[in-house]
Amino acid sequence: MPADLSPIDKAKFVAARRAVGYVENGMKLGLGTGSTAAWMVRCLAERIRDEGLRVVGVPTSTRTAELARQLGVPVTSLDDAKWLDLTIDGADEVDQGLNLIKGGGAALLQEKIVATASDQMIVIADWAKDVAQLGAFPLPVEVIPFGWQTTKALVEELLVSLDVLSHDVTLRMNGDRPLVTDEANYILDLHLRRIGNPRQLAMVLNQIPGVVENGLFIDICDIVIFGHSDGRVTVR
Ligand code: ABF
Repeated sequence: MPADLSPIDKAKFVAARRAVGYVENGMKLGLGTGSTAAWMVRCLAERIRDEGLRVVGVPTSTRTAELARQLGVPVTSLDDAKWLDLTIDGADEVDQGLNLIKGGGAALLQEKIVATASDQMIVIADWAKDVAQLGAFPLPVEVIPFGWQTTKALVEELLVSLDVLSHDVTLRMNGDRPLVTDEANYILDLHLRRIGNPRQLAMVLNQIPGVVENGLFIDICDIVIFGHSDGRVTVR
Protein backbone atom coordinates (compact mmCIF):
# COMPACT_ATOMS: atom_id res chain seq x y z
CA MET A 1 0.00 0.00 0.00
CA PRO A 2 1.36 3.44 -0.81
CA ALA A 3 2.59 5.26 2.30
CA ASP A 4 0.91 8.32 3.83
CA LEU A 5 -2.55 7.85 2.36
CA SER A 6 -5.41 9.82 3.89
CA PRO A 7 -8.14 7.63 5.45
CA ILE A 8 -10.40 8.14 2.43
CA ASP A 9 -7.65 7.35 -0.08
CA LYS A 10 -6.72 4.26 1.88
CA ALA A 11 -10.35 3.10 1.65
CA LYS A 12 -10.43 3.77 -2.10
CA PHE A 13 -7.11 2.03 -2.60
CA VAL A 14 -8.03 -1.18 -0.74
CA ALA A 15 -11.34 -1.43 -2.60
CA ALA A 16 -9.56 -0.94 -5.93
CA ARG A 17 -6.86 -3.46 -5.10
CA ARG A 18 -9.43 -6.09 -4.13
CA ALA A 19 -11.37 -5.52 -7.37
CA VAL A 20 -8.25 -5.90 -9.49
CA GLY A 21 -7.85 -9.33 -7.90
CA TYR A 22 -10.87 -10.42 -9.98
CA VAL A 23 -9.02 -9.68 -13.22
CA GLU A 24 -7.79 -12.71 -15.17
CA ASN A 25 -5.43 -13.12 -18.10
CA GLY A 26 -6.93 -12.26 -21.47
CA MET A 27 -9.81 -10.22 -20.08
CA LYS A 28 -11.31 -7.25 -21.85
CA LEU A 29 -11.98 -4.63 -19.16
CA GLY A 30 -14.07 -1.51 -18.80
CA LEU A 31 -11.99 1.10 -16.99
CA GLY A 32 -14.08 3.49 -14.89
CA THR A 33 -13.55 7.15 -14.09
CA GLY A 34 -12.94 9.06 -10.87
CA SER A 35 -10.42 8.96 -8.05
CA THR A 36 -11.31 5.41 -6.92
CA ALA A 37 -11.18 4.11 -10.49
CA ALA A 38 -7.79 5.82 -10.87
CA TRP A 39 -6.50 3.62 -8.02
CA MET A 40 -7.85 0.62 -9.91
CA VAL A 41 -5.89 1.63 -13.04
CA ARG A 42 -2.74 1.98 -10.92
CA CYS A 43 -3.25 -1.46 -9.31
CA LEU A 44 -3.92 -2.97 -12.73
CA ALA A 45 -0.74 -1.41 -14.14
CA GLU A 46 1.17 -2.95 -11.25
CA ARG A 47 -0.15 -6.45 -12.04
CA ILE A 48 0.67 -5.96 -15.74
CA ARG A 49 4.20 -4.93 -14.85
CA ASP A 50 4.88 -7.45 -12.06
CA GLU A 51 2.96 -10.51 -13.23
CA GLY A 52 2.87 -10.02 -17.00
CA LEU A 53 -0.95 -9.94 -16.84
CA ARG A 54 -2.36 -9.59 -20.37
CA VAL A 55 -5.50 -7.45 -20.57
CA VAL A 56 -6.94 -4.70 -22.68
CA GLY A 57 -9.02 -1.86 -21.27
CA VAL A 58 -11.79 0.33 -22.64
CA PRO A 59 -11.58 3.68 -20.82
CA THR A 60 -14.80 5.51 -19.91
CA SER A 61 -13.33 9.02 -20.24
CA THR A 62 -10.42 10.90 -21.76
CA ARG A 63 -9.01 11.27 -18.22
CA THR A 64 -8.92 7.52 -17.68
CA ALA A 65 -7.55 6.91 -21.18
CA GLU A 66 -4.67 9.29 -20.47
CA LEU A 67 -3.89 7.69 -17.11
CA ALA A 68 -3.99 4.16 -18.58
CA ARG A 69 -1.64 5.13 -21.41
CA GLN A 70 0.76 6.84 -19.00
CA LEU A 71 0.91 3.72 -16.83
CA GLY A 72 1.25 1.25 -19.69
CA VAL A 73 -2.22 -0.30 -19.54
CA PRO A 74 -3.19 -1.27 -23.12
CA VAL A 75 -6.39 0.44 -24.26
CA THR A 76 -8.76 0.07 -27.15
CA SER A 77 -12.18 1.38 -28.15
CA LEU A 78 -15.46 -0.27 -27.25
CA ASP A 79 -16.16 -0.75 -30.94
CA ASP A 80 -12.94 -2.74 -31.28
CA ALA A 81 -13.52 -4.75 -28.12
CA LYS A 82 -17.26 -5.17 -28.82
CA TRP A 83 -18.05 -6.94 -25.54
CA LEU A 84 -16.23 -6.84 -22.21
CA ASP A 85 -15.64 -9.41 -19.50
CA LEU A 86 -15.60 -7.02 -16.58
CA THR A 87 -16.00 -3.31 -15.82
CA ILE A 88 -14.60 -1.83 -12.61
CA ASP A 89 -15.84 1.67 -11.77
CA GLY A 90 -16.57 3.99 -8.88
CA ALA A 91 -19.91 5.45 -7.80
CA ASP A 92 -21.34 8.40 -5.92
CA GLU A 93 -23.95 6.39 -4.00
CA VAL A 94 -24.79 2.68 -3.68
CA ASP A 95 -28.04 1.43 -2.13
CA GLN A 96 -28.85 -1.95 -0.56
CA GLY A 97 -30.06 -3.33 -3.91
CA LEU A 98 -26.80 -2.34 -5.66
CA ASN A 99 -28.50 0.50 -7.50
CA LEU A 100 -26.16 3.40 -8.06
CA ILE A 101 -25.93 7.12 -8.61
CA LYS A 102 -23.03 7.90 -10.90
CA GLY A 103 -21.97 10.92 -12.88
CA GLY A 104 -20.41 13.18 -10.27
CA GLY A 105 -17.33 12.98 -12.46
CA ALA A 106 -19.42 13.87 -15.57
CA ALA A 107 -18.58 10.58 -17.32
CA LEU A 108 -21.89 8.78 -16.76
CA LEU A 109 -22.76 8.28 -20.43
CA GLN A 110 -19.63 6.39 -21.43
CA GLU A 111 -19.67 4.65 -18.03
CA LYS A 112 -23.20 3.35 -18.59
CA ILE A 113 -22.50 2.25 -22.17
CA VAL A 114 -19.35 0.41 -21.11
CA ALA A 115 -20.87 -1.20 -17.98
CA THR A 116 -23.90 -2.35 -19.97
CA ALA A 117 -21.60 -3.96 -22.53
CA SER A 118 -19.88 -6.05 -19.83
CA ASP A 119 -20.57 -9.52 -18.47
CA GLN A 120 -19.94 -8.21 -14.98
CA MET A 121 -19.65 -4.84 -13.25
CA ILE A 122 -17.78 -4.37 -9.98
CA VAL A 123 -18.22 -1.05 -8.19
CA ILE A 124 -15.48 0.14 -5.88
CA ALA A 125 -16.13 2.83 -3.31
CA ASP A 126 -15.21 4.18 0.09
CA TRP A 127 -17.59 3.41 2.96
CA ALA A 128 -19.27 6.83 2.73
CA LYS A 129 -20.96 5.89 -0.56
CA ASP A 130 -23.01 3.15 1.14
CA VAL A 131 -26.53 4.58 1.61
CA ALA A 132 -29.93 3.29 2.70
CA GLN A 133 -31.70 5.32 0.02
CA LEU A 134 -30.35 7.07 -3.08
CA GLY A 135 -30.73 10.79 -3.59
CA ALA A 136 -28.69 12.80 -1.09
CA PHE A 137 -26.10 13.08 -3.86
CA PRO A 138 -27.52 15.21 -6.69
CA LEU A 139 -28.59 13.02 -9.62
CA PRO A 140 -26.64 13.91 -12.80
CA VAL A 141 -28.54 13.92 -16.07
CA GLU A 142 -26.67 14.39 -19.35
CA VAL A 143 -28.54 16.61 -21.81
CA ILE A 144 -28.05 17.87 -25.35
CA PRO A 145 -26.88 21.54 -25.34
CA PHE A 146 -29.51 22.46 -27.96
CA GLY A 147 -32.56 23.75 -26.06
CA TRP A 148 -31.15 22.72 -22.69
CA GLN A 149 -33.32 25.22 -20.84
CA THR A 150 -36.43 23.66 -22.34
CA THR A 151 -35.15 20.23 -21.37
CA LYS A 152 -34.53 21.51 -17.85
CA ALA A 153 -38.11 22.82 -17.64
CA LEU A 154 -39.43 19.44 -18.84
CA VAL A 155 -37.34 17.65 -16.20
CA GLU A 156 -38.74 19.98 -13.52
CA GLU A 157 -42.31 19.35 -14.73
CA LEU A 158 -41.69 15.63 -14.64
CA LEU A 159 -40.43 15.81 -11.06
CA VAL A 160 -43.56 17.76 -10.02
CA SER A 161 -45.77 15.16 -11.73
CA LEU A 162 -43.98 12.41 -9.81
CA ASP A 163 -44.61 14.26 -6.51
CA VAL A 164 -40.91 14.56 -5.86
CA LEU A 165 -40.76 16.94 -2.91
CA SER A 166 -37.48 18.63 -3.71
CA HIS A 167 -36.80 19.32 -7.35
CA ASP A 168 -34.13 21.94 -7.63
CA VAL A 169 -32.34 21.42 -10.97
CA THR A 170 -29.03 23.14 -11.73
CA LEU A 171 -26.78 23.28 -14.78
CA ARG A 172 -23.31 22.04 -13.90
CA MET A 173 -20.74 24.76 -14.50
CA ASN A 174 -17.02 24.79 -15.14
CA GLY A 175 -16.05 28.27 -13.96
CA ASP A 176 -18.41 30.69 -15.70
CA ARG A 177 -19.29 28.30 -18.56
CA PRO A 178 -21.42 25.16 -18.68
CA LEU A 179 -19.37 22.03 -18.09
CA VAL A 180 -19.06 20.10 -21.36
CA THR A 181 -18.83 16.30 -21.20
CA ASP A 182 -16.58 14.06 -23.32
CA GLU A 183 -19.61 13.61 -25.60
CA ALA A 184 -20.02 17.40 -25.91
CA ASN A 185 -23.18 17.53 -23.79
CA TYR A 186 -24.21 19.39 -20.63
CA ILE A 187 -25.05 18.00 -17.18
CA LEU A 188 -28.12 18.91 -15.14
CA ASP A 189 -27.85 18.05 -11.44
CA LEU A 190 -31.17 17.11 -9.81
CA HIS A 191 -31.15 17.93 -6.09
CA LEU A 192 -33.79 15.50 -4.91
CA ARG A 193 -32.68 14.62 -1.36
CA ARG A 194 -34.17 11.14 -1.70
CA ILE A 195 -35.32 9.03 -4.63
CA GLY A 196 -38.33 6.92 -3.72
CA ASN A 197 -38.48 4.86 -6.92
CA PRO A 198 -35.12 4.91 -8.74
CA ARG A 199 -36.22 2.40 -11.39
CA GLN A 200 -39.22 4.49 -12.42
CA LEU A 201 -37.26 7.75 -12.36
CA ALA A 202 -34.47 6.28 -14.50
CA MET A 203 -36.99 5.19 -17.13
CA VAL A 204 -39.09 8.33 -17.32
CA LEU A 205 -36.18 10.77 -17.39
CA ASN A 206 -34.92 9.12 -20.56
CA GLN A 207 -38.31 9.69 -22.26
CA ILE A 208 -37.58 13.44 -22.42
CA PRO A 209 -36.14 14.16 -25.90
CA GLY A 210 -33.22 16.37 -24.80
CA VAL A 211 -32.09 13.88 -22.16
CA VAL A 212 -29.27 11.64 -23.34
CA GLU A 213 -28.85 9.51 -20.21
CA ASN A 214 -29.20 9.72 -16.46
CA GLY A 215 -26.88 8.69 -13.64
CA LEU A 216 -29.12 6.01 -12.13
CA PHE A 217 -27.59 2.60 -12.73
CA ILE A 218 -30.31 0.04 -12.08
CA ASP A 219 -29.61 -3.72 -12.32
CA ILE A 220 -26.20 -3.07 -13.86
CA CYS A 221 -23.86 -3.57 -10.92
CA ASP A 222 -23.13 -7.15 -9.78
CA ILE A 223 -20.69 -6.70 -6.91
CA VAL A 224 -19.80 -3.73 -4.70
CA ILE A 225 -16.54 -3.54 -2.80
CA PHE A 226 -16.47 -0.95 -0.04
CA GLY A 227 -13.13 0.09 1.36
CA HIS A 228 -12.75 1.27 4.95
CA SER A 229 -10.19 3.64 6.43
CA ASP A 230 -8.66 0.84 8.56
CA GLY A 231 -7.84 -1.12 5.41
CA ARG A 232 -10.77 -3.58 5.62
CA VAL A 233 -13.02 -4.24 2.65
CA THR A 234 -16.62 -5.43 2.63
CA VAL A 235 -18.05 -7.12 -0.43
CA ARG A 236 -21.75 -7.04 -1.19
C1 ABF B 1 -17.14 7.91 -11.43
O1 ABF B 1 -16.46 8.76 -10.56
C2 ABF B 1 -18.48 8.37 -11.36
O2 ABF B 1 -19.55 7.82 -11.95
C3 ABF B 1 -18.70 8.84 -10.01
O3 ABF B 1 -19.43 9.98 -10.25
C4 ABF B 1 -17.33 9.20 -9.56
C5 ABF B 1 -16.88 8.69 -8.25
O4 ABF B 1 -15.72 9.38 -8.00
P1 ABF B 1 -14.72 9.09 -6.86
O5 ABF B 1 -14.27 7.68 -7.02
O6 ABF B 1 -13.66 10.09 -7.11
O7 ABF B 1 -15.48 9.34 -5.60
O8 ABF B 1 -17.00 6.61 -11.08
